[in-house]
Amino acid sequence: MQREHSAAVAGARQAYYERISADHLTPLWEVLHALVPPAPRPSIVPAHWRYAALRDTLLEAGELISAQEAERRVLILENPGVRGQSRITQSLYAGLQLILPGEVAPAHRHAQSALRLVLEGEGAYTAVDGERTTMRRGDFIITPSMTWHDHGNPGDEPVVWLDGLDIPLVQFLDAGFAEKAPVQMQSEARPEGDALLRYGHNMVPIDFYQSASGPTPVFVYPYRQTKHALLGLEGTPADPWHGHAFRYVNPATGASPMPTIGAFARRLKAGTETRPYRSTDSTVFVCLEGEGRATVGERTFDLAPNDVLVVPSWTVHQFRGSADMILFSFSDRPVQQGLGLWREDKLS
Ligand code: GTQ
Repeated sequence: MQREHSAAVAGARQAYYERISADHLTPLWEVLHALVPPAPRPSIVPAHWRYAALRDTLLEAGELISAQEAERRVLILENPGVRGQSRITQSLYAGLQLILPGEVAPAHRHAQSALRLVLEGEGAYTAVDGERTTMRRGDFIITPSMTWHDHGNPGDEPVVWLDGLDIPLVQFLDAGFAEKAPVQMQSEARPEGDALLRYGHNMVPIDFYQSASGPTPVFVYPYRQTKHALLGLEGTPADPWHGHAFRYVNPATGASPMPTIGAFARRLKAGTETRPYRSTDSTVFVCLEGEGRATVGERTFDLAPNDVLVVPSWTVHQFRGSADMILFSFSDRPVQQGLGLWREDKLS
């Protein structure tokens, strides 16, 4: 009786759903808990790209297509949980870009903001709105939304960097625009180093003012300075969850260098283990120095220099350095914080 009743109800409901579907309607009660879950349920999964295993594959792309033809010769790091979506987290894209000696990746600009973390090789440059910066390993370089940028390699060795862009976020918002410059290479508007001279010393020009949401007037954070800052904390107690750690800032405002992507650097001393931690910003980590082990949810990953690791939202993780380790990371944290959504859990 009961069963007959529920079968009849289920049938009536199904018929109703089909009928209203023609009017582009669907019942909330069938999807409510998926739409409003008690905690984040990321589609992306923990994943690790071992640089030593990928390097040859990336260099092979250098024989198949020129930077000119490709416009950007990049292998996208696709999260295994969402293959085909060109994303490493729900909101962010990452890729490994290769530029060979003599090549130019032509000037363009787009609404999407980008960061570069230089992994290998010296002698390439990125030019941002008329100012070049020579790329050195570990340098963190940004091209904020709608700034013109081109990359070139007048040096004599291949140069590889990690690109991080807010492509999926901009796609989600349907707010993307892009254009190619009429010239391949931008002409120099200011000499190399100008931005750091004016904005890189905890001071800004006397008449400089910018609203709090603007991008940083510096566009390169040299690794030399980052490392100096991290090593400078040597004698101070490390944060139990983060080690000796900094976040990169716009020196004029203290805000994130770009409004959509936050970036961080940390040092973990050999033999130390961070306490378990989770936050709502899925995070991409890059091992710059040393080696160690990351535990992410149920999985563990051994990290070596230039390896990339992604930790999904609300997934407990911790690091253990077997040698002094320096990690760079980036995430959409400033977006979540701006919207009042960001949460963290410091576990013991
Ligand atoms: O260097 O401008 O990995 O526009 C993807 C899109 C790099 C770039 C990427 C881009 C770029």
